Amino acid sequence: MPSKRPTIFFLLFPFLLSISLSFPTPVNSSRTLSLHKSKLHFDDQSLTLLWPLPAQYTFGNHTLTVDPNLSLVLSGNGGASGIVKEAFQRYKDLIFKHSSKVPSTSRVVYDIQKLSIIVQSDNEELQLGVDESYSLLVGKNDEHSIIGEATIEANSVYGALRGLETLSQLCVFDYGAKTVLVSKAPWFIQDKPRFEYRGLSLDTSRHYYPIDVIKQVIESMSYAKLNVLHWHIIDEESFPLEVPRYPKLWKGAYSKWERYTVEDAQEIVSYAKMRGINVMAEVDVPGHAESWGKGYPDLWPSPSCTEPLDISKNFTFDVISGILAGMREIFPFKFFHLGGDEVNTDCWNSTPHVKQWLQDHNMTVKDGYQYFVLKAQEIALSLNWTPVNWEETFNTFPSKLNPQTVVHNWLGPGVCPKAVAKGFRCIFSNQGVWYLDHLDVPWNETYYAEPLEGIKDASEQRLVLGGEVCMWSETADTSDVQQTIWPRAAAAAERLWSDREATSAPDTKLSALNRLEYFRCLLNRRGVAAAPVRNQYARRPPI
Ligand code: CP6
Repeated sequence: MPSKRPTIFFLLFPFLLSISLSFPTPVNSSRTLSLHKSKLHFDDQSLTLLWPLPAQYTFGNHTLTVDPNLSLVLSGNGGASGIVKEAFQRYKDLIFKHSSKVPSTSRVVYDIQKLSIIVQSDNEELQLGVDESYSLLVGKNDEHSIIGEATIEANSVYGALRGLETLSQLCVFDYGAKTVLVSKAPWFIQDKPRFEYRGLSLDTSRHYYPIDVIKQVIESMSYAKLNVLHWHIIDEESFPLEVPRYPKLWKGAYSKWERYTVEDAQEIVSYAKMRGINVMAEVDVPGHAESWGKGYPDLWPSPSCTEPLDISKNFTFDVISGILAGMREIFPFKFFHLGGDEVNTDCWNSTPHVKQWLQDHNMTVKDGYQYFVLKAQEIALSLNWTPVNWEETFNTFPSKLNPQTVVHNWLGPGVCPKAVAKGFRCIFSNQGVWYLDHLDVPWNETYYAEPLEGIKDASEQRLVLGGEVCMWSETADTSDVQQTIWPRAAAAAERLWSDREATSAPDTKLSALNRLEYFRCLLNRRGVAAAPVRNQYARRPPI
């Protein structure tokens, strides 16, 4: 099919131009004046590389221009959505960063002047499993030509957000034409995620991140269609969060300024919601909790045994209840992470009053570990939270965990097949491939990791909610967190969003490597300090 040149009109005569400038006329009506079709030369060979790859897409060979004053026509029951309107404005700013540079001496009729977004539902509640599907149409074949139309249809506002991201990846600023172009139109995309849980965890205990930095991480997550920020707020090194019921807890912060108020945390949650991202908080008990004792030393079994938390005192569980009750008012997400990993109970046995308590209750230290985890689960459940626990809890007492528990894998690849066989839901985070602080893991090992590996039965596969890449912060801080997260978090994001089979076309320009290198450059263009996919001289995607 011969490619039709885009419909761009210029006013040729200066005197007409000055008339049209002094009487601001809608661009369309200036057609009645003397107009010439331009002969702009677009590179029709240009590739359009999407990340993550949509479930289904077709494209053509036309190039369409996009109006920098693109207007939004939002309709459906979700037609009043502030979430969609704000997202449209954000994406407009991203897409048209350079478009003010279109020379004012030209008057242009753009092919795409408005974006129609139709959102079926006005329900803006964000939870796991919310409908993120969308269809996106850019350009429509008419009998003899192509119509410059752009439409996103979605059941929920969150589907519309995903569609806007995809649209923004189709829109490329052409420095020759000084115009935003969509190549390979018409596009017809129908898309939905493979997994409902597509997470990134951020550890703000080993190093503190200012809320603006957390927001930047959230914003960049939305570019890769990730949808859960697992906020590992507190750990042994520091306790940065304000807890109104126990105001001395954040004495465990590194300093007076390396803290999050309740309002800061609420701001993070609402910033994330505007981008379709849930925030799952974690309180990692009974290990990884030493910092709690800075404010309340009674939580330590003894000054020489500062974790796990003192199992023998009611006060310990009162504090956990108080922390969780406070957090319930901040975090509306249905899931809450209770940690439970790396619990070394040796010093319980060497602390006389704890040893005595265990004996009185006829418990070994291992029983004590189970007792503690289950008690924490009860507290979370009573607050209407579904508990998530690191896999050691399942590995140690699989039949005792509440059946609602989501098992969070990290120790190698093996636990999800076992957990789903027992009816538990599971999140995949194999440390060998999805721990981002492991800088030696190459992009392809992250990319080809498969959450459903070793799970054949379809009903068991459905219990794998998805996966999460983990950004532990012992060796990262504000200066390098984004370059440690990206681009490998994006590799995992495509694994979690796109179809299992259709994501790679090796040795072609549409290969995963090429597209990831391109996406990494897109992140850079949007101001995200994503590292090169491969640390070599040629960091450029070969396009
Ligand atoms: N902190 C917490 C950590 C880790 C875990 N939990 C961790 C363990 C081993 C590696 C990386 C991180 N730093 N609370 C394990 C879930 Cl290699």
